[in-house]
Amino acid sequence: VDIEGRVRLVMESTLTARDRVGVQDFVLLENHNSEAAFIENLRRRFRENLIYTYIGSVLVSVNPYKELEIYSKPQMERYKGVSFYEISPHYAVSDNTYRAMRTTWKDQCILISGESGSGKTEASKKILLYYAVTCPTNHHMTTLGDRLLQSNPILEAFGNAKTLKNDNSSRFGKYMDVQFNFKGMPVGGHILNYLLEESRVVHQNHGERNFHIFYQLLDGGSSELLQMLDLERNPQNYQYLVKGSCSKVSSMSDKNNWKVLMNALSVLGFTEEDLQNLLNITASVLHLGNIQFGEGEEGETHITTLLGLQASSLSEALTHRKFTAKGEEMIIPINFEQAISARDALAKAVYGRAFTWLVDKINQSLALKDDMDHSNKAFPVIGLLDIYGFEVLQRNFEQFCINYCSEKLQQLFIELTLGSEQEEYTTEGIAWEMVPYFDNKIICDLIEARHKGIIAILDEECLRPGETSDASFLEKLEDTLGGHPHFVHKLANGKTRKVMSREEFRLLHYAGEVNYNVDFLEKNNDSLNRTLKEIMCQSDNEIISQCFSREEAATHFKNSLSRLMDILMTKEPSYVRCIKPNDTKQPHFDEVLVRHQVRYLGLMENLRVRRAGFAYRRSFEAFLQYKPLCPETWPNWYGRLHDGVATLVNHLGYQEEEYKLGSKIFIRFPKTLFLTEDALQAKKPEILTLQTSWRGYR
Ligand code: AD9
Ligand code: MG
Repeated sequence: VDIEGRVRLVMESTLTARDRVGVQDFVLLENHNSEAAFIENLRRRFRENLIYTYIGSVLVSVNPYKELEIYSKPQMERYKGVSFYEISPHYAVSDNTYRAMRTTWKDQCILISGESGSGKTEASKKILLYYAVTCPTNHHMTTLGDRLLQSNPILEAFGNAKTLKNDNSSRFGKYMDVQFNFKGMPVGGHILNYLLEESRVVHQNHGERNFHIFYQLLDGGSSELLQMLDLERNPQNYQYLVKGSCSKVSSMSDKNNWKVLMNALSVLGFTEEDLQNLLNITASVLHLGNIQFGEGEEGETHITTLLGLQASSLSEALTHRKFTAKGEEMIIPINFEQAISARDALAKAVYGRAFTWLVDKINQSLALKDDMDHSNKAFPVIGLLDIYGFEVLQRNFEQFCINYCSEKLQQLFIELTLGSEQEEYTTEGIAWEMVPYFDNKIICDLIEARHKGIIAILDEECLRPGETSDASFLEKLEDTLGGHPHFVHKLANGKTRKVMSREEFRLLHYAGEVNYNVDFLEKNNDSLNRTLKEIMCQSDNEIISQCFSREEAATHFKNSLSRLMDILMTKEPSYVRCIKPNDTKQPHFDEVLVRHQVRYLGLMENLRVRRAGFAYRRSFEAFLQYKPLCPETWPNWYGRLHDGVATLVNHLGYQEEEYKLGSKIFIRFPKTLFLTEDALQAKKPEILTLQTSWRGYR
């Protein structure tokens, strides 16, 4: 194998096309320090429908806002086992991760990030599709790929909604593990879900919708079904669907998506009873929204039936509050506003509970079947993270959680690609000039620090009996965080007073400024009253009879995010950084918007480190798997590992600038490693013969 020759060929073919289509790896950009050249390269490629570009092994993706012809099966087949620098990047990350999993047997993860509408969910679906289509299967497992894919329409129906930023915006975070057996077949899957935006169930901003499922059911459900659920077809009849004055999305067909959903539920093995329980809940939420307090109670009868409750218990629970005073249980009536908020809390809790149940159910269907293989514990996984993107649309508690999550993910990216990567050069004694970058850890700390972070302060306020209020929460924030460079409040200086109301504080996030309303207290507290909880626990509907208890929302979210970061840290990460090209959902490149994202995503810094750095590392042991390529190291190397690797790379003809030896081998260009890998693959038959004859001889 003439490695040098092949590298030259690849480089040259890239060069000739450069003027028209730009370079497919920013590392090859001539003027690599120039942000203008970076953006020009993105623009050229976008114009040519080449929406993917590498920064070394990080993939940058720009949402094309139109259907591209690049996702067909034959296209996918082209990627199988091909080194990723040889072919345009769109499936390369999927294939590369898969290959790394199969050669190292280590868990991998693909972290997809970017703001709302930048194409994260689409990217994650393309990756999953790639595995479902190209990985080997046997007849037991053919359906697993299908089930993995079909989990998406289900979760999207119940967890996605139209927002101003995105017609199909994910309103929950999703981390999915795909498990592979030693033949490289996908054999199991597991989903972790994060904070569903429950407030959307009862309220939508202007121009936004509730979760897709409601419209799909009303538009696509048969007349018999709607009759059974006591629903009318027109969404305008439901209070929970009219808040955003928007019931249709031009880019999607609710009717078709209903069919897709029904099919998906059957592929995943949902029973008739499951389906009925689920739809009963969906319908009951709509009915709950229409309850008129104080005007007779006939509206509640069908809710009671749909939720499988005892007659009359619900209406009493919605209009009274039970509490214990001096050891005695008392029941007092509540006022109109309190009743409305009890009703909304119930609708959110019921829907949120149904969503969690849905995820559990999907997980049961994707779970590795023990009877197929007993050694499943050691199976490696590829994890896919697709979480809600940074947003500035709302000011509420959930937006705060979404942006906190986005902040954490950026922190992980920064830490791994810019922080520890650079530190490692220094500790390994590799000459290195530090590339400066903005570290958003300061913002993460502002939110999550023990005792002094926003979440800690929030919890403390929630625990204080009696006199807590939104105002006292804000005061406490101001007292504790007043001087923080990323926290702005109305008293900070004259300028900010104008644009912020008295009930707000502002955070300067890595991706932009957001004002938050301080009415976090109620959201953070479990606002569902005790009586309602007790009633729900007695429901005949299996989905809701399971207990409703929950801990404080913010701490719960912080803990689950922290567990997620731990999961990700144990895996080899790859990154897809998604960019949204404009705010109008059109196939159009808005330079100002793109530049803003390139900046806050830290892409230029990423490129600087990549150009100067050694993106690929292998332990000496791992690298010595290439020993068949060198007569002095094959079949066995008996000296020091370091010397074996040195002999090997010498024989392979690695140039001095291509690699460094520290406590492991550092390799600058991915192609160096991949060509070596190819050479080993080409030699495989020969090695096998050699091995057999050698064993025979012994
Ligand atoms: V959010 O944070 O969930 O609000 P995402 O997930 O980043 O957001 P999404 O993947 O949903 O964005 O993409 C938004 C829309 O852009 C999609 O509904 C498609 O209409 C469009 N899109 C995104 N990626 C592609 C693509 N590769 N090809 C075609 C795309 N259209
Ligand atoms: Mg999404």
